[in-house]
Amino acid sequence: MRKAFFIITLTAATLCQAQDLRLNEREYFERQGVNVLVFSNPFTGGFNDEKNSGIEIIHHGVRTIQGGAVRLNNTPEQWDLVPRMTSRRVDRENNTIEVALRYEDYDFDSRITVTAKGKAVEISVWLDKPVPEPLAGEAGLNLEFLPSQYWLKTFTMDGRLGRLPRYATSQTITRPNSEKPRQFKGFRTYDDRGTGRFIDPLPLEKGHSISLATDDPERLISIHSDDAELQLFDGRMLAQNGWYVLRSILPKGKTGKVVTWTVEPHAIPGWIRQPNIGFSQVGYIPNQPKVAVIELDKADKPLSSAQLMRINGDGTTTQAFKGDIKSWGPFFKYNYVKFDFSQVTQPGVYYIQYGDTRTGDFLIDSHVYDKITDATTDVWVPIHMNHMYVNEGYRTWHGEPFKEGYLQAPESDHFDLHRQGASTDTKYKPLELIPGLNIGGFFDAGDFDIETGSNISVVQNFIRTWELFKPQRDETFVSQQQRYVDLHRPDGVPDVLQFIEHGTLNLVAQAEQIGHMASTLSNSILDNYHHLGDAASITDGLHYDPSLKPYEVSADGKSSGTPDDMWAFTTRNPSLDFQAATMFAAASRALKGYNDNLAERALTQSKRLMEEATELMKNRPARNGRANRNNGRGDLGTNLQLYAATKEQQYLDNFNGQIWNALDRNAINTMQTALDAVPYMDEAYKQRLRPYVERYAAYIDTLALQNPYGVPIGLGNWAGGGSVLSFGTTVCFAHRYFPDIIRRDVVFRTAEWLYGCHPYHNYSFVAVVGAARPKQVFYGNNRADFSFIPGNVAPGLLFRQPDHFENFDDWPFLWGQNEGTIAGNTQYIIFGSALKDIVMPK
Ligand SMILES: [Ca+2]
Ligand SMILES: [Ca+2]
Ligand SMILES: [Ca+2]
Repeated sequence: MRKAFFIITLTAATLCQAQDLRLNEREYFERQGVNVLVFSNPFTGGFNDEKNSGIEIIHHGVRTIQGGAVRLNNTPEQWDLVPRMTSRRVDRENNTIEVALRYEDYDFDSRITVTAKGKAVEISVWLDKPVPEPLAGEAGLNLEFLPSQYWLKTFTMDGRLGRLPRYATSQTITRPNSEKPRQFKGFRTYDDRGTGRFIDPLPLEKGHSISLATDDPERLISIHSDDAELQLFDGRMLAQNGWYVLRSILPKGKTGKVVTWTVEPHAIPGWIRQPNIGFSQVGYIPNQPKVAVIELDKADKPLSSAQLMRINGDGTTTQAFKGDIKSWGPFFKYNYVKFDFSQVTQPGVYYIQYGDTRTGDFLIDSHVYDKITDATTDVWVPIHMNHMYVNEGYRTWHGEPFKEGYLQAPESDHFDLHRQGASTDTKYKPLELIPGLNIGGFFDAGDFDIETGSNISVVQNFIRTWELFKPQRDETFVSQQQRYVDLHRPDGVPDVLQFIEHGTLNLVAQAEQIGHMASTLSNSILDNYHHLGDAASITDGLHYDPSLKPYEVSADGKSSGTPDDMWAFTTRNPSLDFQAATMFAAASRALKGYNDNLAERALTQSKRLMEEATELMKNRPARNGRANRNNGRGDLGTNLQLYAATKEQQYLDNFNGQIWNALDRNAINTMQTALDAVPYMDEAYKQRLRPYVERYAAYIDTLALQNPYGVPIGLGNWAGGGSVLSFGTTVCFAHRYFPDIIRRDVVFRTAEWLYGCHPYHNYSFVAVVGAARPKQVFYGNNRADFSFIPGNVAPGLLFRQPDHFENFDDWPFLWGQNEGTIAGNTQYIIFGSALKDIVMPK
């Protein structure tokens, strides 16, 4: 009796406490449905404001609010200054987290305290010294709200009704540039036409008490302030990736506690997050393992069973299988269970039913993987061909970009993380035209530069695809002479060959014209870097002539005074030259018989760069007191590729001299290169490799213990999709050469992860691939349209400290979760081709 009474009392007390926000073990404030994070993710400064930092609120499972901090703008843009967190203190006794923030540029310090008070948090700004004069009236307490979760929702400010706009249509004023707070590294995004003025949005509303999303209990939040005026802004007036911003200006001349807000996110009583049933949207072949991973709220009680339902040809449904739910356990903030329906092998259309939750439908069929790479090869890749006009049916994706070519970059610390040293390392003077570079190459990612390292990987990925799988697919018309690409129009040449040619054309031009590889061919001005729209309109296509006035065009119509020409960053990097030498050797092999002239040029550059880079590496001062590891012999991959291309013994000797040490040091990271060598080596090599492959198999087993999905899950500031793809590719190759060690079953793990069996949601990360539900929005160069480019592969699950994975599918603008890169997407083509090759009936 007493024990029962005790339990009831305890439960009641726990329930009562659960109503209030409490500071949990992971150092954030929590109640069921509401997490308030205080600088668990500080501003890092890599690309400045990444919309991922400061005070953040995860509201009923969705991170809808971030950017809570002292900021210097009504609606901060990506390159506006962010504060550096100089300290963070968790005070459990007072239910408070305090952070100190500093703006170095202005010698401006402030502190923010966040204290849980019942169901709300109180956010206060403290100053020891008044706001510095240049920032008076500019510095304020900001909090940002995710537009896609708040637009069209109703709000009230001091009792006045309003509705949050679907599109940026509020009002702005312009102010003199002298009043604009400095931007990151002295960049300027606000006045590309030289008007002398910047745009400042006007508030949508002002007052002291606001409730947002009064018509949606999942998003409802109330904020009031007695000591400061609240202003509501729409950040999309300045930039498509802006958020709604709530803001209070810090008072002039005051110290101590200067602004206080009370913030109460509504929690739906009894709310439990819907189960997320992870499964492959692409479907399953009959004889592969089929295990759904079900992600559950910690407060959710797992059911004992789930069902696989079959949709019959006449529209009726029947239960095909009922099976036990097996517990996997906790992984970060959720709890995981599994539903294994591998024993169902009959081809058909199915869905999973778990309690009240059902998935979309999917196929079990021997052909489900047949088309997994088609959207990427037929649509995504050709759209990313630079220096070409790209057409599809009635639609032009882009005109021919950068007709004026590329200038020698002057010394600079670039916004896309490139650097040009004081010396150009070329025969060109800063801002002199380097001829011949506006040919071939692929756009990097969501932007339009040619990252040389990535483009080298792209060509290598296509060559590997070509040599291993010989895809004859021809869906793309490519005319280098007309600089014209037409999608879905076969021209008699396998597309992969044309892609190899296109990449090689730019890279050979770099080697020939510059003498070595550029680190990048990129935008010269920031206003062009954040360009969204037709690539052909980034620059004016006219040569820059500094003797003309800005925007003036010369009498002959061939040059202009607009400094928009792209730059080539040419600081010499012998490691990059090595990589290029490798790729050129392979390209010359692949292009022989198709474009002999280009094959010849590639081989010439390969030999020259190899020789020069070897010499440069030898003479390079040793770093950190260590000698250069490979003594100028080039890395493993380089030697392997050069051996494959030339069959010269020295490269084989170099490879053999390094591979076993490298495998001993790190078998996991070296495995792919070791496997790539198998076709060129003898049986003894394969035998010696076996124990390392066994070690790799053990590594695969440990992954299944680390997380419920059995793939390497990255926790970095860019989601780990690339590592999952590399892992999947290595597993496929290891199975190909060592099927007795690497079981066929494990080759499907990466596919399942990509196509929907992952945390947060169960959408496929590959645009248009995954019949029932591929992701709908990506950070492509058409992201402002909330759209995608078919075949793009998202980086996927972005981890936010301390325990949250996310992938927005209604908001494309967070690159770390939604951007696809040219190197990553061509890696996907290898993975997909290797997987198809394994499952294809032989
Ligand atoms: Ca880039
Ligand atoms: Ca073709
Ligand atoms: Ca120009």
